[in-house]
Amino acid sequence: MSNLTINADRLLRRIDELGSIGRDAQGRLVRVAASDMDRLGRDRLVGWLHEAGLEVAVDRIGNIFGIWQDDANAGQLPVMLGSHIDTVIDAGIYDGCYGVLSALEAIESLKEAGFAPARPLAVAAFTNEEGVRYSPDMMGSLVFAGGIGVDEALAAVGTDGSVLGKELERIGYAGRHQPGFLKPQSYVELHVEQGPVLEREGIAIGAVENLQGISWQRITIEGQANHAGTTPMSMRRDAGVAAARVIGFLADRAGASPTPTVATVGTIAFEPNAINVIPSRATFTVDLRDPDETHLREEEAALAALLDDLAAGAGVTVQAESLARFEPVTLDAGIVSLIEEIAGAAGLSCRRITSGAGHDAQMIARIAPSAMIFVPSRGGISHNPAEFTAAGELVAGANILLGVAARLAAD
Ligand code: HGY
Ligand code: MN
Ligand code: MN
Ligand code: MN
Repeated sequence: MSNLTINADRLLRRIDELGSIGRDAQGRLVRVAASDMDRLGRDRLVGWLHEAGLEVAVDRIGNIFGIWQDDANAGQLPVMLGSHIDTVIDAGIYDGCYGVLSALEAIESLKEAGFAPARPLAVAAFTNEEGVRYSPDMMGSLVFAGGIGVDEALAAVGTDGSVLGKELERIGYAGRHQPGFLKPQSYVELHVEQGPVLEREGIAIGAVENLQGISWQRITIEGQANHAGTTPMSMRRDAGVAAARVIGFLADRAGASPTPTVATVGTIAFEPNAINVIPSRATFTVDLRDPDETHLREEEAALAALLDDLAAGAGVTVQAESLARFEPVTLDAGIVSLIEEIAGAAGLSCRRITSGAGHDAQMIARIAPSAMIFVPSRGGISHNPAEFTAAGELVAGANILLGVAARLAAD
């Protein structure tokens, strides 16, 4: 099987086609979890799974699986290859989708080549990996791994006030299988790096060793609306200024940190949101990450202390709500070494790497040996329509996924 390769044209064609599905009036890719746009992408993927002759299953949180098993290996734990096809707002076409379509391509090519795996192979597309509409992110894989109950997840209320379970029913993806119905023997996820390391070093393949911890919070600061012209600065209880102090604090602290801590305020809303009214309320989200749990806790504690000071000194009240909290995860050393071996045998440069982004592998690692393969991102750009990876790099990564899957499924 070592000389087996994927059907590059079919993979590249599908990446482009899926990338064209779920665009809004401005042409932005917006296949946000459980939306009508997400349904369009899901329907196209399910069509491809059927065309490949896979058994299609959907679980209660809407995770989609394509399973290749035969009488000889049915009942064995499957090798699972997966990622996600939901996107952020105004996304690129590779984040998640590349991994799911490469997983399908690897299985389809093995099937067409007459490979006889000792165990089933399954492709997984996990629900709501991005967490843009419903928190936490990596939700489908977290439920699948038993990290939160499926009913708790289905009750999640979105940023638009919708309820996830109702939305999954509405788009036809409230499946019947219980999460975890398909326990994997191992899990491998192929993904674009979404960062600058591989490109900067001219490395073709990243063997991901670990993923950093993630802390998501929603902060609500309440002050007092007042007249922008008549209210002396000394009498203001300005929620907007308090929010600005938090944003500046986080950027300065992470920027000066000796650890690779990163801090992001990606959403913010003022009320009543009028040019001549001092904001009475500021609501914003904080995304803190660090590969080291102790450091991540230190960042969270520093933010909490600042919020306490603000509440004491700026005449505002502050509320912080946790939206997601994942500790750093170390991936399976054996599969990481296998990725390096397969890449080396293919003559591809390979280095071990930490993932800055969260991924479904971070959740599945709770229930099965898991690993990830990265390919370079041009300019390190992602969560942006400029996200790009060259065709040769995409095909190389998918061939490594195929090689790793064939090895894992051989016994
Ligand atoms: O936020 C993340 O890292 C992932 O894209 N959900
Ligand atoms: Mn992703
Ligand atoms: Mn993403
Ligand atoms: Mn991710």
